[in-house]
Amino acid sequence: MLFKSKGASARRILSTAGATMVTWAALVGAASAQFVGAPRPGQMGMSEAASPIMREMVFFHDAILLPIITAISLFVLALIVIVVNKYNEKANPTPSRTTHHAGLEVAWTVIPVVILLIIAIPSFRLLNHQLTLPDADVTVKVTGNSSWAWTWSYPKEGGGGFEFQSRLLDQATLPAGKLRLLDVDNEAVVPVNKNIRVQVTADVVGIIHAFALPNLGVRIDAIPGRLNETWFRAEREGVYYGQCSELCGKDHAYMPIVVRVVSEDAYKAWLASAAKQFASTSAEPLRVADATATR
Ligand SMILES: [Cu+2]
Repeated sequence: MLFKSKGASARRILSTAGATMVTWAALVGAASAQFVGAPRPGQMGMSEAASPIMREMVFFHDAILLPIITAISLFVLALIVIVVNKYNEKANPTPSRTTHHAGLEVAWTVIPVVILLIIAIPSFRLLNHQLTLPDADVTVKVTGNSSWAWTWSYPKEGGGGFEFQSRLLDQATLPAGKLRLLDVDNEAVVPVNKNIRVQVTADVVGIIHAFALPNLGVRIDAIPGRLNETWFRAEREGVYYGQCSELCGKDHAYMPIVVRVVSEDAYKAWLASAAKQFASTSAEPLRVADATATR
């Protein structure tokens, strides 16, 4: 069609194509300028790591678990193929009557133990890093609401003293450039390369949510009456998306989590403007010892 058209229509098509390419280049340029921690269409594998913990998780998954799983699967497949071919009724009409083989029994006990040890050591090391909170530069409290939203509280002692709700944008009037089912009205903001302590809970007895940010290696349950703590250190400025990760009710799929990671100066500026915009709160950072702490 393109090659058959002449004159004005061909020029129109070419200029449309040119404009499309310019728009595309602008979009790619804008996207590469800032890290976007969201799933991509057709994505395979783990989310791109943007924190030390997530880097460890990706290494553990890609360099330790995947090779072991692949090797075991191929080994079992090879055994099945050998047995099917070599020991079927036609190829092997008089089956062996062997019932015992001490060497084999020792091997299939010891080898799995060794494999589990190889997995357990880095696994426990990673768990320890994840659950050992470093000194926090910024503390925020996140509450999973029964109305399927998240409430972010920035305590006074960190320069905050306000709280706000973060809700999914209306999908019918989603502005261009906003991500479907992910972008929210009020994003949380934290500084880059700082230890962020996140205290997580939920507001109504009986509804458990879970706070998760895959690129930062964060996932922790939000349980009413309990205060959970986790942390992350975002190494790149950008927007990080997560979703409630514990089936909590009818709008479970519509309570995304958005954290914008900015420079220290931009964070200070945001704190000042957010303090004016949002309702003040007397919430102080809760001490884990005050509540029934769970990890
Ligand atoms: Cu939920």
